[in-house]
Amino acid sequence: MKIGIVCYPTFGGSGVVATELGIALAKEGHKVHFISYSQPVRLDFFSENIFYHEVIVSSYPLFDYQPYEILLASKLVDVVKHEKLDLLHVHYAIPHASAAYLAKQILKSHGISIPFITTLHGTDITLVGKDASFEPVISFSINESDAVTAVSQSLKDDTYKFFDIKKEIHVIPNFISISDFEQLKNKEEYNGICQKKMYSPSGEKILMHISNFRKVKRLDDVIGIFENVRKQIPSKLLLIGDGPERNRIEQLCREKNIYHDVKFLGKITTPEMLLRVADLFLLPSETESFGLAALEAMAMNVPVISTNTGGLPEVNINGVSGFTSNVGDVEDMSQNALKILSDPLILQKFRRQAFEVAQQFDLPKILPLYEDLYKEVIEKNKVSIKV
Ligand code: GMT
Repeated sequence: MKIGIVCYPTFGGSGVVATELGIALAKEGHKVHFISYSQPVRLDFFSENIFYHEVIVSSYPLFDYQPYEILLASKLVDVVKHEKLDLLHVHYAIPHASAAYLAKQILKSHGISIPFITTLHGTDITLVGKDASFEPVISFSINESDAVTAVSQSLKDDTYKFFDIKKEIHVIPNFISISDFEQLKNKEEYNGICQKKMYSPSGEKILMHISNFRKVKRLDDVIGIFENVRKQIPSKLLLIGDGPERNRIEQLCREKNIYHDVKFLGKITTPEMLLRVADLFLLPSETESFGLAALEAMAMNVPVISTNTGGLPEVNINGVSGFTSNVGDVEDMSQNALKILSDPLILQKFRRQAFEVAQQFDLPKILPLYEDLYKEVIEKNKVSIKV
């Protein structure tokens, strides 16, 4: 199949999932065309089946805001037409689904029929989408999609709750490649640059958090849990990522006089590499449609302490791969962290169980769900052309 994938090229979960999906499809022999305003961060290699088309956003004095959606729609028209794509798969409802709809209508006027699938990732529905000013466009473009997927049952339920959706939503969860993670665990070249003793010279336990440091990630709770744990068990906290909360949280750590035990490592393209040294992963988010970072931790045998919000309980199974608590219940999350960390045998058990749960999200199990949906949508499109 010839597939066009539209995504945000950034470190965010939706961009990572879209890129990894495209790479996996290319390995299966499909021709994959990425369309975005900058090269997706994980697309830093060459493959004969992968193509990248950049949407050039030039500044023009007339516009205070550049019309990205229109530039994207025009690029989609061009790529579909000249690369003879069978399907567009857009990740994130706004503005990708509405741009795909516009491109579809334009192509129709050129006698070309192209179906598009929209995958909802969460923030497009639970945060941005809740802003009433987006509602008409989001509802419309979801309803006009040829198929819609959501990354968790919880996100599917939320989408029906917040929007007037007539379309069936298929749940296709996010995935990781267990075989890639297994390789990472033993990768020789990382042994020099990423060793446990670099971060815990006296064998302290390592707690880790990876995110885009937005309010929704509740970094204060990460610090709260860490403070409680380190009172009982010598430990260090590694914070990976960057975003609006970083300065405030750095300041907080200085005020609490724990800065020497907390390391801010910034944005890292392959954070999985660092998960090798972690004993526990913290994700106390306000909302999370899935929690890809938690799944990546689990695939590296790292148990997870998280909230029970959104799609998190579908990924982090309470009492198995880690524990889940109510949003803001720092006390409970701290107790759960201590339960896992205070006994080496219990930690070992949770490490094994976290990996077992992660295996349910292995790429070979999830990829066919997308491929089957693609085939179904392309087939329906062919039938509708004949009619
Ligand atoms: O907030 C983030 O982590 C980034 C955000 C995004 O829009 O890329 O992630 C969302 O999509 C990820 C991939 O499907 C999910 O794993 C995250 O749970 C989801 N974030 C939220 O729902 C807050």
